[in-house]
Amino acid sequence: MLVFVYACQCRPATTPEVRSFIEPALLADEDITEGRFVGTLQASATTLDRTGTPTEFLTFNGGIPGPQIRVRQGDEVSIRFLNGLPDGHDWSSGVHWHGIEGYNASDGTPLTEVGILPGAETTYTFRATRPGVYWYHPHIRGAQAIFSGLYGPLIVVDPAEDELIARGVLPTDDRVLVLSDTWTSQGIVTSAESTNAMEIMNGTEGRELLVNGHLLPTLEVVAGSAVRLRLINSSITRFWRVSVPGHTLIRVGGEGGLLNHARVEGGSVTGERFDVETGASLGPAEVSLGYERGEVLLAPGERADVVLITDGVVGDEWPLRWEDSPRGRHEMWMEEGEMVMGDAADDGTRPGVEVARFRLVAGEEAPITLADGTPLLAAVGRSIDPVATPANAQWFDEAGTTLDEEMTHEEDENGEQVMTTWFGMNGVSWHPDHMAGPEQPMAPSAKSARIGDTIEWEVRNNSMMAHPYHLHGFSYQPYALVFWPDPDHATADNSAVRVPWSHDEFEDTTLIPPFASLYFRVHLSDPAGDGSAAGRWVQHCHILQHGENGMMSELVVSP
Ligand SMILES: [Cu+2]
Repeated sequence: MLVFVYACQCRPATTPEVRSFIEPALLADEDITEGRFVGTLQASATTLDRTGTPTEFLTFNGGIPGPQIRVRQGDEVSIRFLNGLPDGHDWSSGVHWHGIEGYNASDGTPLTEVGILPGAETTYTFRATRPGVYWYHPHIRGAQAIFSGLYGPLIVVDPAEDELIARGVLPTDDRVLVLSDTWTSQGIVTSAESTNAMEIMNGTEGRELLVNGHLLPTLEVVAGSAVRLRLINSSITRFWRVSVPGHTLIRVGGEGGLLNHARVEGGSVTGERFDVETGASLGPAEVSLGYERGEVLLAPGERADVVLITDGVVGDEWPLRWEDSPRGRHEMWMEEGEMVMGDAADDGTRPGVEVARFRLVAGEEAPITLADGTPLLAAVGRSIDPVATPANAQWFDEAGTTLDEEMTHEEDENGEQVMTTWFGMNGVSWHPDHMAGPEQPMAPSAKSARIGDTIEWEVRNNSMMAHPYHLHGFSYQPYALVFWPDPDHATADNSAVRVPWSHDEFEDTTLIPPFASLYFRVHLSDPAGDGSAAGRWVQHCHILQHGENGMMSELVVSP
């Protein structure tokens, strides 16, 4: 496969030298064979000036974000990883391909490999079986590695896109926007490995909000046209509620490729209230999603593929804004001599900020016809197949996975009050040992299954904080979200609200609100057909300090 084929498709017709300045450079394909992509990623410490002061970041191939790997569905991908990170700082590392399915040996986690030492290398191989927006990052000391700059986009192009572009349904102008944050001070990136209980609890949100590794970049778009934005939240904690005021972001795809029909999301959805004891319906109920209609909300690790239609004239400028959304940030205070914990006063109300700017420029107009409900896959005779649930479908009952956290205070040996925090999954706090590799003992909270199984799965958030759940190796189809009563503020009628999730989309990372359960179906397929999907796969919270402090478990898949 020749990479310039895709470079031609994704570049606009005019002034590419100006527009491409914030686009992550394409990773060179070192193999001209059709259907095969071979590339090299080298991690190293690199000094870049991205925030006004030259700062030592960690980078893939010298840039933030790392290069864009762009392949077509079905391509065989082989990436050589060279660990050029500084010796003597415990920077054994690796690369995890977030969302890529079925190739356990290349998953890059402490369950599939021993961390690659500085100066050493390894090669990851997989087939990109499902189109969609993916990304890559180390899974060892992931919070600090990503906060320091180690992440990059991986785009798997659906062959149907060519026809939808030719028909004027999807724009020709196709960009990747990697949304991240960091915190630099005096030439270094600050620590994301704090042992402070409150900081671990809330996670670290960087002070500098970066779009494709830059502060407030400008993106030029041809007036009278439209632009496609493949959005990736690579922040370790920050939720990105993205808006273009006065405009609507139309979602055309995401983690599992193109949708059957375009969707405008946000606002509120209608669910059904039911009695928790009896299951009896109590009538319809509206649930607010925490972001406005026409906006996009991405928790850490989540991606969306959206289109922005330009309706202005040359010279117009519009901001791309980050807005806050409530996620259960907490704080503690003293009240009558007692330590009290509750929702942070500013959770969801922190001031919004402009993070990038669109500027309309002259060029060849390419109007498109796209709106809420426009057929996408449905227009080319395809659809996302619902995961079939055979009679022998396995049910991970009693909440297949629970997300658990506690925060308490206790007296230390000096009689001082100290806060402590605890994160777990299925009641167990688990910290994989990245130098033990696949030989380490199985997580006590592990789930087991076999290749070919179909599983109905509930992931229940038992906490007062929203957590983005991520499953490695297999994409799942959510079918419902249930909002349970908050045990501390239970409703008088002990009722819950069930929201159906009916568009059959495949995901690998999903935001689960406080005291809510996500229900999904997953088929444990083996795309290579040789047992490559068997092995130990992690599942964890993608607020990385939560995952690394114990909100992690594993799914063990046997042949
Ligand atoms: Cu979490």
